[in-house]
Amino acid sequence: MKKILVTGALGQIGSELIGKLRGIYGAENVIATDIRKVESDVVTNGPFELLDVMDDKAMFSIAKKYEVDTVMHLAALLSATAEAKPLLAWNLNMGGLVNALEVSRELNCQFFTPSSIGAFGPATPKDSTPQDTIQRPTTMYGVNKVAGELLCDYYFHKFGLDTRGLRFPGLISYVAPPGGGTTDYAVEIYYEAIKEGKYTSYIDKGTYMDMMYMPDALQAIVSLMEADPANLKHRNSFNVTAMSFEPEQIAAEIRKHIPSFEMSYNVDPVRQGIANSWPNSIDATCAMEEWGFKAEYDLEKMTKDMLEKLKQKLS
Ligand code: VAH
Repeated sequence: MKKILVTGALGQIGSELIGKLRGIYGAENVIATDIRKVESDVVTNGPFELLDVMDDKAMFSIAKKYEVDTVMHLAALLSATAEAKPLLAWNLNMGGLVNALEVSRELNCQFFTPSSIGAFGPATPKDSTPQDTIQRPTTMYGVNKVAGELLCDYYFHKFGLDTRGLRFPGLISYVAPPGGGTTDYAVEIYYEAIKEGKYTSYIDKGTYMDMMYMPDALQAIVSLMEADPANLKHRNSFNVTAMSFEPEQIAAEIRKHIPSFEMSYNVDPVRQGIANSWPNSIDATCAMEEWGFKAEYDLEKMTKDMLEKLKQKLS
């Protein structure tokens, strides 16, 4: 039976991944950790421990206490925050990752951590970006993600650690909003559409980015971690995506439900600069071929579900 330690469990991915994992593997077998403790199902529906991922001894102690065999390391600063605080981002994103890899190596745990389309840069082919291609990101977040991918591959080749990862696109969810990301506009727009009937986007019209609804992201993590390792030609990290759109397209989809919805623009040069350095669309063929990746939600299906769920949440 899997026994899973998750870091950053109260973040955008963790807030929903914990519930999914507890539903599959049993609540007592999924140990949620985060640097803070808030009133949440993550904290009340199974084991929860306060953990600063920069404290390697504390991480080892928790992993040993629960005798985990799997580590899912989610704790990290996202792209916009990392660009504002680059040295903090380097220390936390890389220091936390090394600690999680070392704990996994010492206890021989299977290991997962997310990468991102942020691992690509301006020199990368922008359309249908291949799995294997040039990666020269121009953001600290991208530097962290490329270094993280290489480090996870190193732990696989050097120590035989079963490391696996996914290059996530922008993730859209209604449970826990993202914090400090470049793609956050695609989450905020749904909240504002319901609350105000309008949204001012900090990302300019015509800016295409890959996106994915959270249920598809969570299933991709579980499918990858359950995949037969004999079929994996890649490990860190697989391109995965569900859709690519620009702000006018998500606005048009929202108008199918809220006809009066108004979209305006006040472009943030920093986050626009980050978005401009990322691909327009990535190719997920390797994930499909090596472990059966398949996204269920497109923009139409996601928008319908997001608006329904947020109307309940905000009412
Ligand atoms: C960010 N949501 O915007 C994250 C993600 C591809 C984007 O890595 O930083």
